[in-house]
Parts: sequence; structure tokens; C-alpha cells
Amino acid sequence: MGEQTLVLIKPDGLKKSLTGNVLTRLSETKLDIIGAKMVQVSRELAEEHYGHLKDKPFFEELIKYITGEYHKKKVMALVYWGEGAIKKVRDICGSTNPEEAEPVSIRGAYGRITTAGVFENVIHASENTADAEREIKLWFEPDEIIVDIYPAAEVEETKKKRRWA
Ligand code: DAT
Ligand code: MG
Repeated sequence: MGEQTLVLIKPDGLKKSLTGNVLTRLSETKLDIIGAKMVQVSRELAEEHYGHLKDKPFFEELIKYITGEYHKKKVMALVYWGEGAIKKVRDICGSTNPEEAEPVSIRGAYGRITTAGVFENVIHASENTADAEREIKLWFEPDEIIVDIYPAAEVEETKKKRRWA
């Protein structure tokens, strides 16, 4: 059965021009990309994404890292879809700690630990189906994904939005 997973190329990956390399590595999975966009991560989005780590001593540094304080203020967000997507992507990413990650994994090859102790590990990938659902719904609107992966409802929006002038 197909499943979906959220991937983020983090600000260090973008700053180091690793986007192409990371996408090429992920293409080994033969999964489908069903959503992709650039995001300037707000503090609010960052805190929600990493909410489960709020009590960790490295939380503040982690928020600064993902919002781009140390690199570029942007992240590339993608949804990968297909058989065993979560595990396939996590396997190519490697361990959370880039120094413990397999050298051939994305984090092993491109990640580092800063002197301040931040794991700059280039990529985020959902850990399980519950996290994937929570994270994809946090980062993407239904219409930004080309497959109907979760139920969505039509709502009347009165919110102002920009159009091309
Ligand atoms: P993962 O990103 O592998 O799912 P996680 O969800 O436990 O790992 O943590 C999220 C991010 O927080 C991780 O990518 C890097 C940072 N992090 C985790 N543990 C850390 C630690 N002990 N020291 C510094 N940063 C850490
Ligand atoms: Mg995680």
C-alpha cells in the first residue's frame, strides 16, 4: 500500500547548494514527489513542527536553525509517496546525529555538528505514519498536493489573497 512522508531540505542544505544532490539520492527510492515548494519558516511553524522537542536543551537552537538564522531563511518542503515511503526515505537520510550516520547516507555525507552542539543534518523526514500525517497537514494545503492522500473538505474562504497584478 502506498504511504506518504514529509521531507524538508533544511536551510544548511540550501545554503550549501545540496538540493540537487539530496533529490538525486532520494530518487533512488523510485517514490513519487506529489508536492514541493519553498517555505520561509516562521517561528510559529518551527515550534509546531518540533513541538515534541520543546523540553530539550537544544530546542531554541533547533528553532533558530530551521527558521534559517544560521544559513538562509528558506526550506524546501516535499511530499514523497509510494510503497514504504517512510522507511525508504529515512534509510537514505541516515541517523539523526550526522556523526553517527552512515557515511553514504545524506546526513552522514553532508551533515555536521556545530560547536554550539546543533545537529545540522540537512534533511528532515517523517518517522511514522502519524507524524507524516501531522507534518504534511502542517506544511501543505490539500490543493498543493496532487494526490488526495487525506480527506479534505471544501470551505468558503473570505481571506484576502494576492493575485498576479
Ligand atoms: P529526526 O530528525 O532524525 O527525526 P528528532 O525528531 O529526534 O530526529 O529530532 C529533530 C531534530 O532535532 C534533529 O533532526 C536534529 C535535532 N536534534 C535531535 N536530537 C538532538 C541532540 N541530541 N542534539 C542536538 N540536536 C538534536
Ligand atoms: Mg523526528
